[in-house]
Amino acid sequence: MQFRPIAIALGTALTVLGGAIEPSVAAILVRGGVTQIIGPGLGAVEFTPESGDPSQPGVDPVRDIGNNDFSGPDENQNQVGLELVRFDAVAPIDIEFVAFNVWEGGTEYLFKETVLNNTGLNWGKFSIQLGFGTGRNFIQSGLRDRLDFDTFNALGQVFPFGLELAGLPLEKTPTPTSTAFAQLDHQANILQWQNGKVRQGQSVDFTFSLDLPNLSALNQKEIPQANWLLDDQGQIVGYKFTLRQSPHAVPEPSAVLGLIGIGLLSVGRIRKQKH
Ligand SMILES: [Ca+2]
Ligand SMILES: [Ca+2]
Ligand SMILES: [Ca+2]
Repeated sequence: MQFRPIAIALGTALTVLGGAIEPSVAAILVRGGVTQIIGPGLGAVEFTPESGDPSQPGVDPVRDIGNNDFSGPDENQNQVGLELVRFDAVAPIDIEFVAFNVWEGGTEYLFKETVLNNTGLNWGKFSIQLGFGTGRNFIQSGLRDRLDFDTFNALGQVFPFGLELAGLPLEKTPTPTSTAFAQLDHQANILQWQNGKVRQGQSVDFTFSLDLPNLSALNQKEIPQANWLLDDQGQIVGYKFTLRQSPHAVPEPSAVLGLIGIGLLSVGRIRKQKH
């Protein structure tokens, strides 16, 4: 299993938190806030350089506070750009982010990414999963931890008192998109794309949103303690979460027929040798 850590200085991140971020926003991702990229499928991962500063990969500072109901594809300015996620094997890639507590609530982020198939096989499905930990320690995010693919007010999620009465916010907006797959099973903690194909050497673009809660008494039991971030005094300042991405190869009908053909040919040869 390949392991390629991306350097992150928590001290620096916290300085950003204390200096540039207003205290009224919810949990946030910070610039450079990626702890590791790992997984047997890993080829390469590049982030979109928002600031033009290549020493600060990752995430732009939060621009819109709160778990807003963004309906348009580009309304949400809280964006994470994954310029290139290259798979060299049909196996998962885990990207682990750090989120810092600022306010009770959630901040909605829009992820935009380009995924390149360098696996030598064609894909028929692709899944994006939210969870905690990486590799063998990965566990999928649950229904009550408030971390989800923009389903804050649906699918049995917990939401602040009164919001359900007001019917706000409407979630699953904007609808996630893919340039290769026509069908999406949109669940709270996993997006499963199918009905399409990404051939070897081709790329596919995805957009999707997630709601980022802070870590508080409301969801502490749901987020594994190993993923909490503590300050020098032992106070919770945030947590780590993981975006796991997994392609799924499908055998070509022609490849299957080809294999059967080779099999028949072999049988024929064996029979011929016997005679
Ligand atoms: Ca969740
Ligand atoms: Ca949301
Ligand atoms: Ca939304």
